[in-house]
Amino acid sequence: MRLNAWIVSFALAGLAAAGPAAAQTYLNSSNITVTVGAGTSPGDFNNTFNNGATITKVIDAPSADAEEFHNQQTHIWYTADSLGGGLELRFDFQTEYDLSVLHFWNYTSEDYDVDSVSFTFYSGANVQVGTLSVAPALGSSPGIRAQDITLAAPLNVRYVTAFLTGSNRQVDFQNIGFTADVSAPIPEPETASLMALGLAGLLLAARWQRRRCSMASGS
Ligand SMILES: [Ca+2]
Ligand SMILES: [Ca+2]
Repeated sequence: MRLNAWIVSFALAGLAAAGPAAAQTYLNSSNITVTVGAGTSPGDFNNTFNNGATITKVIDAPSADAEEFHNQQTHIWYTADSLGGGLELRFDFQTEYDLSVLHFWNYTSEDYDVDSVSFTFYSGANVQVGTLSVAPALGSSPGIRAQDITLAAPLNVRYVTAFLTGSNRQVDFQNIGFTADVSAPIPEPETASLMALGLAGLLLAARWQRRRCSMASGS
């Protein structure tokens, strides 16, 4: 019984060791990519976009608590045409993450700020794993800091689509960011076999040690 308990705890420890140590990561231009999605409505980027070359301005905050000032180098301003609609962004996190906080740096006045964002989250296999709609607060002024929105999920997210709209067709903001943990991988078959092999070896060693002790005490 005691040995069984020991085996179980050893196996659990082995499983824990098989995954990487959890460490919170701030996702920005150093570890993820963003592009303008095909779902973007006809509209105008008002000279802040450079034909897409500068879209990384929306993921360039160095940390979740960074402060940005509103100028041509830091923000994106998009105006949907008279039919309405919005701006679609597509994020690729490069690997799967469990999301814990959404950070949004909005513009500072109602005339141009983002009024609604609809997120759709996908796994590494491109399977939808969640949606989220937020009405972000106005940005702080003059230095713009992020509004932090705590998320309990989704988990195992690699791709994200964000559709940003303004009630007056104006979409102006500084950054979108996420705080996340790398998702724990499901152990590969090889890893499981290696763990089983290690466990068998350890049991053999323990048995051999017991035999050696009993032989020593018997002599
Ligand atoms: Ca920015
Ligand atoms: Ca607005």
